[in-house]
Amino acid sequence: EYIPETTTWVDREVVRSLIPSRKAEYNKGNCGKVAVVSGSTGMAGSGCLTAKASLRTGSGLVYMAVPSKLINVCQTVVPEAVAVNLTDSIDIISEKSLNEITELLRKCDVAAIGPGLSSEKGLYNIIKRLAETSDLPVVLDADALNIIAQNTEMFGAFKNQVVVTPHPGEMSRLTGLDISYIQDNRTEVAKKFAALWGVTVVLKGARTVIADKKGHVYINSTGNAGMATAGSGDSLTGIIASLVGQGATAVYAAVAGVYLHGLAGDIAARCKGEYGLNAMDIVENIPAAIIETI
Ligand code: NPW
Ligand code: AMP
Ligand code: MG
Repeated sequence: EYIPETTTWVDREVVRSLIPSRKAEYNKGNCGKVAVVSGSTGMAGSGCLTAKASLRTGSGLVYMAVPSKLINVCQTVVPEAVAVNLTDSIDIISEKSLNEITELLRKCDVAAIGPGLSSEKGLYNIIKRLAETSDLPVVLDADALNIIAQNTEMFGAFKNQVVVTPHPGEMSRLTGLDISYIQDNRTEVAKKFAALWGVTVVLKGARTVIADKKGHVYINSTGNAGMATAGSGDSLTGIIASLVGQGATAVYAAVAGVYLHGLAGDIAARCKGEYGLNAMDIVENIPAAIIETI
């Protein structure tokens, strides 16, 4: 089938039809189970933002696979999420930890991997195992991308749809291109990467570009400079994963997720302004963004 290349401006009309419906008889088991694989010492917050964003987007169950030392803080910050031991030590990933992760993924509909994970060597094994043993769709962000940047063939190991959410710095690590070149050629860079690895690309920044592997490109209309703040991208990862878990395709979840994330930031800026806007303000305004969109 020949599908012509197109560019779509992502506005409310486009997005409202992409948000998965929520049927009256649903229970938490069929609203999407998300596994968030995240966190390392000093960066527990990123996984909390991702998990909370998934919950605010409508996921029925969210599991946080985090290093054992971080379980308590995650349970405190996100009491709705179920925490699972990812590893006792990132230097040695035991067979027991790998098996626990494999078991967890068997229960889930989607995995969000990477926020605050750090790029320690042992984590390579976790991502490799996830790719090889699971057939879940995945959203890969932050350190998952930094780890895969050292071995991009690993994209080929994933058995289901893959969404990658690099900011220009991460895209530079993935491609070897300069950040300035990426910024001057955002659409082309996203489109080529999507076609090369067969993934959905979300190239973040003002006017986020989404590219699918067939050559379609989407440009987002929402968002503001207040979103240039720590943890902002971690929340986007949770939104996209949640939509995939609720049944959206990778591309539509990316398009709708980026739009809702930007709109949540715009709503947050109405009272916090662009200067005072923090990442958790984006998360707390996802519900308002969904209400304004559907
Ligand atoms: P420059 O030079 O600053 O302009 P890194 P990170 C560039 C976790 N976090 N346009 C930037 O450029 C994350 O999840 C944890 C242009 C620089 O070169 C990760 O795991 C938090 N350039 C980890 O920290 C809160 C852009 O990229 C490089 C750009 C590291 O992630 C914070 C910086 O990127 C954080 O989310 C843009 N729009 N955006 C927590 N509370 O736990 C970025 N660059 O080195 O990948 O660092 O993004 O902070
Ligand atoms: P990260 O760098 O991973 O935390 O991701 C930053 C998030 O904030 C991405 O979703 C970006 O698209 C968004 N963002 C950053 N700067 C801006 C900006 N100037 N205008 C709109 N969105 C932005
Ligand atoms: Mg990030």
